[in-house]
Amino acid sequence: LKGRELFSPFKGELERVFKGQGGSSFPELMLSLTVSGNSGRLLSGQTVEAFVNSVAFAKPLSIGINCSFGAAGLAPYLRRLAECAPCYVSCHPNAGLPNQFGEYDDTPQTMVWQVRKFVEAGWVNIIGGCCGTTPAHIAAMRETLSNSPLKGENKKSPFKGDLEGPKGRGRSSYSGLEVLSVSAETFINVGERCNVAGSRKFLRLISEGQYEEALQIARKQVDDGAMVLDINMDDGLLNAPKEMRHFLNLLASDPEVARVPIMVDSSDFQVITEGLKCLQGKGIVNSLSLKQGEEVFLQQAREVYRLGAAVIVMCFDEDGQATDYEHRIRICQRAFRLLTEQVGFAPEDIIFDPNILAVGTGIAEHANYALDFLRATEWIHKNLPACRISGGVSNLSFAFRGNNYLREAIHAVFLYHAVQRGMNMAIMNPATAVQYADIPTDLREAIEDLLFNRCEDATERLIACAAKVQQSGQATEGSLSAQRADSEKGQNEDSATVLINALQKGDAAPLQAAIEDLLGRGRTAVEIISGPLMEGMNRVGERFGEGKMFLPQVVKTARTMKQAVDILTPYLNQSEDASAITYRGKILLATVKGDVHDIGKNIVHIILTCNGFEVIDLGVMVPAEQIIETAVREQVDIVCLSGLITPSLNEMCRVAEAMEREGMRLPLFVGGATTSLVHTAVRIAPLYQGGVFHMLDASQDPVVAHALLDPNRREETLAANARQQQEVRERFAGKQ
Ligand code: THG
Repeated sequence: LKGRELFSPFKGELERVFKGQGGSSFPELMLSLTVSGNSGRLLSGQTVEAFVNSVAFAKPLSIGINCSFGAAGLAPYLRRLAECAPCYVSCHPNAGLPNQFGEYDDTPQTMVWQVRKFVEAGWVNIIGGCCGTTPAHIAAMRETLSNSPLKGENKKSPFKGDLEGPKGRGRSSYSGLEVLSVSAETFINVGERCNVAGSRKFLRLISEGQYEEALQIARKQVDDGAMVLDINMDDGLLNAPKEMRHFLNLLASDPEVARVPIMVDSSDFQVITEGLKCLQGKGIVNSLSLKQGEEVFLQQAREVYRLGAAVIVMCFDEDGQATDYEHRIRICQRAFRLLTEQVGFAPEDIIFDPNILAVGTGIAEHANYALDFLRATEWIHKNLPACRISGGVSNLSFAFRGNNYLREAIHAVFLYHAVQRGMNMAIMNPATAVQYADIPTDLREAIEDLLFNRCEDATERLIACAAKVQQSGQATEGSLSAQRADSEKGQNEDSATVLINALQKGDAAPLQAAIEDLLGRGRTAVEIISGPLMEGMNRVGERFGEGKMFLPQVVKTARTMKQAVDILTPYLNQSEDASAITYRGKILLATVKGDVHDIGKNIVHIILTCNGFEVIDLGVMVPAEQIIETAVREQVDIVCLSGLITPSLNEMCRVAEAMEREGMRLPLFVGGATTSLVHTAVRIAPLYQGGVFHMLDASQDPVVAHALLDPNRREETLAANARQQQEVRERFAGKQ
């Protein structure tokens, strides 16, 4: 291992791996992930498969699972990992989840019994322990497993050099929160509408900073079936790197959208790298080209490879844009060699775009554009078979702007022929409704005459034909509005239910109408917030706890909550009981002394802020004195403690004691991985008379905080919590 000593019984084996691997541009990596709660995903929402897909380019030595919830629960995830990982698989479970008092229950014997099954199943090559395991646990594993197949006969082989595993050549995979893995025969449609250069509406929304509506455009494309989303911020008046970063980060927090892989579209390489750095999954660069020569091309390609993305190569070179067949294939061949031989790209990660250019422009030189694209497609398909072939389909019909039906018909006919020749990806409008088979024969033939340059007057004949379909195009409009009326039937649904559902889905669209409806029926703003909106937040909390929602979805619902409250704010100020709710309070957040974990705390921060609370976040490792001093000075309404590791439970007790000594009466929230209802009731609550609340997850905080800061509900909320804790204590004493 390059001179480093390796203390392992598998020393010889690992050295063989490294020798075999050779030539990697990355340092040796062992990667490990943690499965979060019941969702079966990483905390960020990514699936195990998507994680593997997005890191495989770095050719890690191993990918594994650590910590999580004890060895017993890991079996299904390890099996999935073993199936898709192109390298060794490791496993370092914790000794079970901490019990109510922060102690770990799994003994060395139970753990050996559990991990042994993983080894016997052939899923893992590397075994160890995480939180709660001790030298005794590791010794027991070593002793029992030293005669097991782990020693080298395991089925799982070291890195195979084939990023796609056994699935074979021609299969491409990309990822967002989930994997998109498709064979060469599967066509991928890439949504084109989030493009400031290709959509006036999107440009206006981004320019005006209306990101929520811009996000709706992304969401609609995914609803319409887009498998990948193209994002383009290239506009002279926009700060493109900044907009790209901002929008991609927004997309990442919308799980319905973040599910799909992203294509970062820019002609400015800096925008592309900015974009790639925001992607959790394996994205696609759109695009590189040889227009600035080989040196720049190689340099950029290496950077793209380092950032783990697939790449589109446009057919440009030092001589400009390739418009004829020979020029197109010359560029593809050259780029293919450079990317595979000098940079290390897998052919499956290369996408060629042989330039879809406008036809029917009336300019004679353009007559063969479509035909030559089709011929180049055929050539790439035959000669560079594992690469994909893509293009921006809407470019083709620029000459027919204003007649959407005709444009879509041209696209459908073009795709029909291109797919037969091997095109298997297209940047297009996913909502297109026109199908090849439904196009009237005379129109279809006129389009084919144009695409294949079969007769001189193809354009004139198509225009004549188009004049006829202009009318039927309007008929299509009619049926569209009929559809719209259909979807508005939901209006009859009770508006409170609409709000609850909107919050659960994190969908802001129906908020305005539903809120206006409820106000119109005499409900006050306060009633709407403490009624349906809180009900929605509560259901989100429940579903998160059950693993039916994962984190980004919860954050998204919090954003929707904020929008609902924003709509209601003007009404709050007028209503009589406004004081109960307009002041949504100041909350102090801190990870307690001795603990540096703050992912959970930061989520609480976001969710509280989105719900209109002012948050003072003291960060991590915060001593009790600082918490109390700040709480008094800033006159906060609630103190909220966070901690992940076991010693934090004792530290929370110390904070509670200190608050009692100071005679404080602010409610105290505690939350974090090792905290529990029982520990809170039995150990913390008796130390402090101001009310101690255990928060099961972040979605609970605004609900309880709200109830406590409403003078009409405060006493009842405190009493109910005290009653519940008394019951827990009695049950606990009985068990003891
Ligand atoms: N290859 C690659 N990337 C690309 C293209 C390509 N990215 C951009 C573009 N071409 C593909 N995207 C679009 C998006 C929209 C349109 C065309 C191509 C389009 N827009 C309507 C128009 O201009 O008439 C806009 C209508 C509106 O404002 O809503 O046609 O070829 N690799």
